[in-house]
Amino acid sequence: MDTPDLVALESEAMAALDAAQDEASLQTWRVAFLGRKGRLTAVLRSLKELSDAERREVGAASNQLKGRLESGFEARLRALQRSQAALLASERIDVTLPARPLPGGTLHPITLARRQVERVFRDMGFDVVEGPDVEWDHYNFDRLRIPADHPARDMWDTIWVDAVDEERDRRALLRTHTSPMQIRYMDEHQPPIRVIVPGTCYRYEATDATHEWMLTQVEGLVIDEGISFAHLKGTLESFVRRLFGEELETRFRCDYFPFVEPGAELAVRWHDRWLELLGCGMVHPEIIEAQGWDPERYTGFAFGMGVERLAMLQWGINDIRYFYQNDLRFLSQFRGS
Ligand code: YSA
Repeated sequence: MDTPDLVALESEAMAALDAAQDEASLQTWRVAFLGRKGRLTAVLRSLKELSDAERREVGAASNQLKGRLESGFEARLRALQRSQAALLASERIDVTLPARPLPGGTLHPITLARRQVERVFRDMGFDVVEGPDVEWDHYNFDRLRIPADHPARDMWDTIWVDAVDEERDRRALLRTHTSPMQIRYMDEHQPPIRVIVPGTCYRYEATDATHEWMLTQVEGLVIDEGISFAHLKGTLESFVRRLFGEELETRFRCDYFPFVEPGAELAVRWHDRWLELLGCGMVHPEIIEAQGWDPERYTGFAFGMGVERLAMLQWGINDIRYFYQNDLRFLSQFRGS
């Protein structure tokens, strides 16, 4: 039998030992070289097949190699354990430390302004409801006395949606104002009615410092016996005073909306000019009659105000476009609930 190549075995074993990166592969190494069926054990077992002289020489060399492999194993094991302990120490977590504060979100200024409006009207006894952003032209226009091809439709630059109800001859659009909810609400309720409807509206409109293509309105509708223009004026003036105090200059002027008679606008003094806050008026008698109610008995008023405009006044913001640019430096300045 050839004498075993202990030099090659040693260099192979030492290379494998260096390559072992954890305790599990170290144990595999130990089994492969020093275990009962390991490579060195096989050499020791084969000694009996050698001549006496060879057995003495190879036996002594094998035992020395066994000693070197065992101490190599111990050294590698200690080194691995040391580096693991160092890793654990470096990753130590002090669970008693206070948590790092997470930056909390804030409500959008228009949400804050809208909630403020809702609180004031709730205090005055109004209900608050919402309606759909995608609306039928039937509610947005026709039932508000604005039939197809009527020039009044040009008052609202409409964003049409690709949906048609052929059977009932209705087209869908992004509502241009919250007024369609007047009709939907009257379809479902009987007088006395006292409700506001906050919501988003959309117009195909060029933007400037006071106009956005997406805006928030709060619609108001009151219907009861004996409601007059004095109620309309009183309600809106006390609303404006609640928000802005006695100092703010206001102006009522005639305006035209097909669904009111008479119609008006309310503007406030802002940066040396008048800023229109809302449109309003007495609900048109034909609209009351179309609900099956006697317009001699029931009268009402309605209004639609721009919430962005209110917020601009309240916080002294001179450009409406800040609200929807999503700049956190602007948005995070507003706090409230
Ligand atoms: C009128 C009479 C009623 O009985 C009821 C409601 C109305 C209001 C009507 N539906 C309407 O939308 N009128 S409006 O076009 O003049 O808009 C009402 C308010 O929304 C404006 O006074 C303004 O404050 C705001 N607004 C309108 N367009 C805007 C806007 N705000 C920002 N950007 C725009 N593009």
